[in-house]
Amino acid sequence: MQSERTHYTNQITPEMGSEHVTIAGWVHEIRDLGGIIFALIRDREGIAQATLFKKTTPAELIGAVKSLSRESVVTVTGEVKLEKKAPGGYEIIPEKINLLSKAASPLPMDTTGKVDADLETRLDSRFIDLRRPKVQAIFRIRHHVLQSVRSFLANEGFIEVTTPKVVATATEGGTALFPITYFEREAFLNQSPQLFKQMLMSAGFDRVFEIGPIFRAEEHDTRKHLNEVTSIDIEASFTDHNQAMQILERLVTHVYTEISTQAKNTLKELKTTPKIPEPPFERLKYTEAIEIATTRGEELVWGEDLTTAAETIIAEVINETTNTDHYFIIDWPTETKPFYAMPQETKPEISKAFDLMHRNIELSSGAQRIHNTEQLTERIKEQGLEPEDFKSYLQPFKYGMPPHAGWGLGLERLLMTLLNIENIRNTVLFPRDRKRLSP
Ligand code: AMO
Repeated sequence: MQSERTHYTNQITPEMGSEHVTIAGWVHEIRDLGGIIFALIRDREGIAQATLFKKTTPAELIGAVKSLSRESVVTVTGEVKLEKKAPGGYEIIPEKINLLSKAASPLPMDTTGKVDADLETRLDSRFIDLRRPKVQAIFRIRHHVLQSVRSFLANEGFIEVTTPKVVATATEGGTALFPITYFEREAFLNQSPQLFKQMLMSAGFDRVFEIGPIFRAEEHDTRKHLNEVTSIDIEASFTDHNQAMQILERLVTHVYTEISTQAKNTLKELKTTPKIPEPPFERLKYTEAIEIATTRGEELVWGEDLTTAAETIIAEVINETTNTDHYFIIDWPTETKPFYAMPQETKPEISKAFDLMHRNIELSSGAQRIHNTEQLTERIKEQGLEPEDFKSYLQPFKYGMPPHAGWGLGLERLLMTLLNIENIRNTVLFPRDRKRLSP
């Protein structure tokens, strides 16, 4: 059926005078006050009020409105009238209401925001949870973030690519892989486009980026872990780790600035004001990070990854001393980082790898990469992996591989820290976590 809609609810203005309009949406609420009935109709852009006066509205129309169940889909046609007290400063005096789809009652969940549901209940009925304006606002910002990342990277000369998600080998160490059946063979869901983006450097693409899913079979059940993540990945030739960090801090600042200026109303809806960071971000050495954590009681030794408790202490100290949320941790021990991270020439026990943090949440990690075949093969072996399994990855390194660097940035973590959202699951339409595979 062709929609008769003439306007979204936010396209109607009180100044339009007595124009006839048709809106289309969901019955948000019916308020029957006796002599007058308010039907609140919600579409993607907002809520409009249709007002029916019992004395003047045909009985048939009154009956139709009264029988509407909440969340049914309707079109409402009528005349626009100035009404200061109504949402948007106008009301519609309906002449025709078409019921397009009747919603069953009771609803699995409240959509008006009057009843608070816990996250699990909301995710179980995600289709209806997503109808709530506050929830939709998150996905509007997600859309803006993606747009602004794409335009920033394209402007910086990066080409968008798409690499396979069904793969034969691990990239981030062999433990966190989801095995799948690929005809008569075993395959895996990719943990990262890492190996492909590096191979594209040998192909001469020079600068690439990818925004796509990565899969992590991690058992974590925390506020910051998902098992399917959207990763923003870049790789750049003739570039070192310092230049890669500069691109990253400029990108994050660009996203914060764009969202703050272009999505003001949506941010208002979410009652949050992002704190725009200023490059260059603080660069904290791994040894300094450990020192901070140990002087405050966390037991950590050289060569260990930082615990969440340590990250929390470090974030507090950084925030106290510099008043910033974003900072890099640099100079990681080579043994804590994946095989492809390049060791420093003068101190090979330290790598050219970095993490970007927002307070105690790791947003991104990256590094300059090893581009020498022998050194890379050695590192694969040192990590207990089999060079034979990486044959097709290693080959390009033999035939002309430029020096290169890159990083991976988790979109959901970027979004949760940008919007000050406590649980990462809120930033995904249909999250995949340790327990959830549906919807
Ligand atoms: P790493 O494994 O650190 O690096 O992942 C990069 C970024 O992806 C996000 N991320 C996650 N977000 C939510 N839940 C998870 N389980 C999860 N795992 C990862 C984080 C993290 O910082 N190949 C390297 C990147 C590179 O060197 O280019 C990599 O994948 O925000």
